[in-house]
Amino acid sequence: MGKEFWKSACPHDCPSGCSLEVERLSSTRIGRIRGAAANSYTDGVVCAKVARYAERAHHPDRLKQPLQRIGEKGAGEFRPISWEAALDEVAEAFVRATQTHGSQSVWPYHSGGTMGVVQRWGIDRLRHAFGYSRQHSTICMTPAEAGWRAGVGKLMGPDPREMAQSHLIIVWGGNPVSTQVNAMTHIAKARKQRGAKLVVIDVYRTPTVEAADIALVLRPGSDGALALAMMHVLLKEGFADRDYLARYTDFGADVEAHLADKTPEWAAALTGLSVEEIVDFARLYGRTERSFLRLGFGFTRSRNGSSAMHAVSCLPAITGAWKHPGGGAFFINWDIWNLDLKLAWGLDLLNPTTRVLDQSRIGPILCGDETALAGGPPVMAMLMQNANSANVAPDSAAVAKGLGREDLFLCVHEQFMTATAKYADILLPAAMFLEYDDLYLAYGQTHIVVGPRVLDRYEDCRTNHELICQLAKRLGANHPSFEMSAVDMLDATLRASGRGTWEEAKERGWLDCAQSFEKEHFLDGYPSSDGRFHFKPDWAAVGPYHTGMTALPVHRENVEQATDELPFRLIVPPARTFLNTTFTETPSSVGREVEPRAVIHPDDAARLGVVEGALVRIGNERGEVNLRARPLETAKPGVVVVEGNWPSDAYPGRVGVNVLIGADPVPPSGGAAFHDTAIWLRAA
Ligand SMILES: Nc1nc2c(c(=O)[nH]1)N[C@H]1C(S)=C(S)[C@@H](COP(=O)(O)OP(=O)(O)OC[C@H]3O[C@@H](n4cnc5c(=O)[nH]c(N)nc54)[C@H](O)[C@@H]3O)O[C@H]1N2
Ligand SMILES: Nc1nc2c(c(=O)[nH]1)N[C@H]1C(S)=C(S)[C@@H](COP(=O)(O)OP(=O)(O)OC[C@H]3O[C@@H](n4cnc5c(=O)[nH]c(N)nc54)[C@H](O)[C@@H]3O)O[C@H]1N2
Ligand SMILES: [Mo]
Repeated sequence: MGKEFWKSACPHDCPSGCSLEVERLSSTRIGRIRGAAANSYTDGVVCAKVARYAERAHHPDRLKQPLQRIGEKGAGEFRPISWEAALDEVAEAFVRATQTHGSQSVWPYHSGGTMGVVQRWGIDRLRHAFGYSRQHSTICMTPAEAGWRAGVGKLMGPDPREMAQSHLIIVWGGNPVSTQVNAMTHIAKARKQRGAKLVVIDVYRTPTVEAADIALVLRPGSDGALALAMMHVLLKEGFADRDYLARYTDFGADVEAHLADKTPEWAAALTGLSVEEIVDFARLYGRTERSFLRLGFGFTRSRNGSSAMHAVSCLPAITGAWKHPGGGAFFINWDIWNLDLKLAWGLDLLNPTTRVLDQSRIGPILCGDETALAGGPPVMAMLMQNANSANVAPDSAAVAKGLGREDLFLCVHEQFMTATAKYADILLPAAMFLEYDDLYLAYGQTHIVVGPRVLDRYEDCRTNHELICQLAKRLGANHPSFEMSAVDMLDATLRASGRGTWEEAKERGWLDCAQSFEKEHFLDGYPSSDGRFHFKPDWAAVGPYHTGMTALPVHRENVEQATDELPFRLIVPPARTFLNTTFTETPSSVGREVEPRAVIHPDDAARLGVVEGALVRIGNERGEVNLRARPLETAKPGVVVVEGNWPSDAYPGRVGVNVLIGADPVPPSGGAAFHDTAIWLRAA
């Protein structure tokens, strides 16, 4: 058969949201995957791990059939069971939990394994139909989102393709070379065509830092201080656009007075940068009209992360950079899609009084923490789709203890035998994106990307949508959505949203939801309560944990400070060839990442007598992890970097790094402070 490329879309939780072309070798096999050249954001580029998806789709370890646990929870011993019998088990467990502890003791749980509109969030229809506990989906963007909403109002902003028109691009607390390579395509255009400068702000020398013209490597959790000192310089040296501030923002003498003592000297002491670095960068920013801040998630994964995001988002409001093409700031788009999701997400079935449980606090929740349970019943039964919580959630000792509870019924729907799957009572084989139809919201850009089915279903796998419908029917639901195919649902969703039909969307491959220049640049006002950018946010309106937050741009010190006992700060950023825990099973990704490593500065290593490859222990009051050390200049003194969401089994002590991370909610709206951990490090 000749080379035949089929249109598809990357389903993974990544801002790039690529439009794909998949080489289809037969109805059950793919070859290479490439990025769609005709999609103006994807621009023919796709990351290496997705290009090699055949490795994952045709992996010999894919789950093939439903399984029932026979060994201890977590041991991973199962026997085959039929789909019918498995569905009966799950339905019975949900009914039992409902009878003994009430419907809110059932907690359907999802994360971002697939980001399909139907295949990820369809589980909410089941939840709402039966009054099961709801989920506050905080594990990824909540700290950043809260900080952005506080100032701007909505998750939207200038079209990231406009970076090609910028003169100065600042990648702040993100590592796109590793985590969204497509952003680099558009940055490269500006550098090539306009000689644009790239500034990268991070806490270690990432590949993106290495690609920068100017690198600012600061102390973890100190970004708010840098932003405040920049505002101080901009105001003092005449770079502020006073007309813009008066017309578009709530800026006032009180804000200016507050910034008066946030000097570069003050920020230098907090960030570890030099006064000169701070002043030079502020001046470069101040004199460049077309300055584009591309904000990552990384600098917000701290207890002060929402405050930091807010402080950074104030910068283009001071200079008025938002007005210019290629100017302003962009975090993500989440409020531009205008999709009517009532049917697909069962919003007509939602009871707003049903309790909401925080996804990031799954450990405390399953261990019976009363605050985490929001005063309601214990969780007695769960269905998990698209989630590998045993590896990815904070406080993983609590997660393991909770998932291991003998009185908890757990159904996991998975593609592989993950750490989480091993705890399942019933483990069901899940289809992969190539085997189902869906739409994906490419939140790091402006497209809704269409992903039609390319392959037949593998073995006895079922899609998330099919499982939800079959389970709902067994439980007695009669909502029309449970009778619909995924395509029917997608077609109905597009029609209800005034966006044509599924067939039309499939033909085109994507829907561009970019708005007008005026709207994206807030020229007609900000999408906030009063149409202005808020230097003085109403934090109480953003989230419940707002105590101690001030209605000003601030740098907060509420992070885990290094101490004599815990002298290092730990950072746990993504690995380039994994996507969270996805791809930790593919040989080429594991071959490249090799094993979990603690990257430390050579001076720290020398002081502790640690050499390359030596086994070390890192720990704090939450636990202890064994891994090999890697002394490298890329780390800052006092900072330990562990890249990648490795399965716990990949660590010599079989305990993964998330055991060290706290599950306390990030103010004001929750989420996990993955990069905000104080630890000790010792030679093993
Ligand atoms: N140490 C550390 N921890 C982190 C982070 C970090 O940077 N460092 N990052 C955090 C962030 S930002 C996030 S978003 C979370 C991500 O955490 P998760 O959302 O759990 O991410 P994944 O591990 O990629 O995906 C979960 C599982 O979904 C499965 N899956 C994929 N497609 C489907 C499907 O169609 N159906 C079903 N049923 N299953 C499917 C995959 O096989 C995978 O095992 O991790 C967080 N945890
Ligand atoms: N290859 C790959 N791509 C991915 C993922 C993956 O696991 N692997 N995960 C996907 C997901 S779910 C997400 S949410 C995105 C995340 O993508 P990013 O926006 O890149 O966010 P993070 O990975 O959290 O962190 C990025 C950078 O922030 C830095 N950082 C940590 N703390 C601080 C700080 O206090 N200040 C500053 N300035 N920088 C800090 C880290 O060192 C890291 O280099 O990537 C997605 N893409
Ligand atoms: Mo994420």
